[in-house]
Amino acid sequence: MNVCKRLDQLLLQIAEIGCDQTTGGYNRFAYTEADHQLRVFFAQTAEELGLEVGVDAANNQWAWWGDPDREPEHNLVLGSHLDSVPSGGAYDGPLGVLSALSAIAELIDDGFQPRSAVGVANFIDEEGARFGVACLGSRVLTGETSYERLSQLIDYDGIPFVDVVSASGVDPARLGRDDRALSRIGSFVELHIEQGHQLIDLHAPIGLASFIWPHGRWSTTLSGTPNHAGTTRLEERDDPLQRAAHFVLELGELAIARDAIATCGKIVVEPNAVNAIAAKVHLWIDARAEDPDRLAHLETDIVALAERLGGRLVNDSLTPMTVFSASLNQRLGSLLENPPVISTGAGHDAGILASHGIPTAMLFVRNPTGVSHSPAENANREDMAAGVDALIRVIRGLTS
Ligand code: HGY
Ligand code: MN
Ligand code: MN
Repeated sequence: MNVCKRLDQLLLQIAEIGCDQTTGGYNRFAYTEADHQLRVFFAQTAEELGLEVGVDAANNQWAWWGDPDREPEHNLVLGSHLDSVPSGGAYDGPLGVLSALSAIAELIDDGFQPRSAVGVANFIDEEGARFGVACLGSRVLTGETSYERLSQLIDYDGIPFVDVVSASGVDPARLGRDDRALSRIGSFVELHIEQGHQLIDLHAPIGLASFIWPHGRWSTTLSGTPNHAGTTRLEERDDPLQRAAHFVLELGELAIARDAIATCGKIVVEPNAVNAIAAKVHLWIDARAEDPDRLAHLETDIVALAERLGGRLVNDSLTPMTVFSASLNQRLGSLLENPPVISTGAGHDAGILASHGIPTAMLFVRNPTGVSHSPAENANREDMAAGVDALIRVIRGLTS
């Protein structure tokens, strides 16, 4: 079957899962009904191809073509994630998983037999939209996030992570580093929609990743004095939402001054009433920079800003700068006729695996809007076909 037709069909099969029909955005958060449906879809699709499906001790899903324990150091793993940010696009995550399944299906049809096993991973909770920690599946798999930390996490409704996991039928106490699953990843290649303009500017359908910018997430709470909106004089108010407004504006200025990026994309106001001065404002901050020093300086600036406005900055997660495998990139470069190599400010499970010593690379597919984490994220059919074709060449090149 034509590679793009197969990928189109798979994208169509999940098109309605977690889709908000009004905005066209996706809400696919870990351990929700949408996530469950996507996991069932992943397992069924892989089983129909004859792959062996399982889960690791972090609750990531795996599908294997061939025996992963025969020569594990030579195994090639592809894949990405199926969850989304709130009102996310259709491609961030799913494109990597579905392109991998499409490439394998095509090779099976061609009668290709890999000499080493090929795996497809569906990492759980890459976006961290529910519990606030990005790449939670790969962080638990590698032991970077401990059970102790997991047991402190709460979701957007205040429900503890461990209760959410138990309700899904999984014993949270069994979650943790999985050495066997890790030992099966000889090398990992994650295909992903590009989340920017670089490939548009370079007129290239696909690219390879050089490194991921260091980045992190922080939060702070500003408290004030709740009171009546009609009877409290403006000069007598202690309004934390006014301070939050200063925080958001000054955050941007601090980031510009450090030649970095910072975003306050999530605010929760209590009690959130139109005619009451707020009691508390919770703010979440995402900051990134091209090098660790710049990010460290920016963090110091944000700590001081939060303190000046009456808050205390708490770090929720930190991801160091991740450089992808030079030797794997060299092999991929020659297999794929040297596509451009670009850096990225976005985080990925590939980055977590790379920082734990696994030879890892990433392939980006051009995004004609350059927009991501939004329903406007896009990919055209020719570029998606180029992505699947690249994975086919990578599987052939690395497993025969
Ligand atoms: O937020 C990120 O960088 C990624 O897209 N998970
Ligand atoms: Mn994302
Ligand atoms: Mn992603």
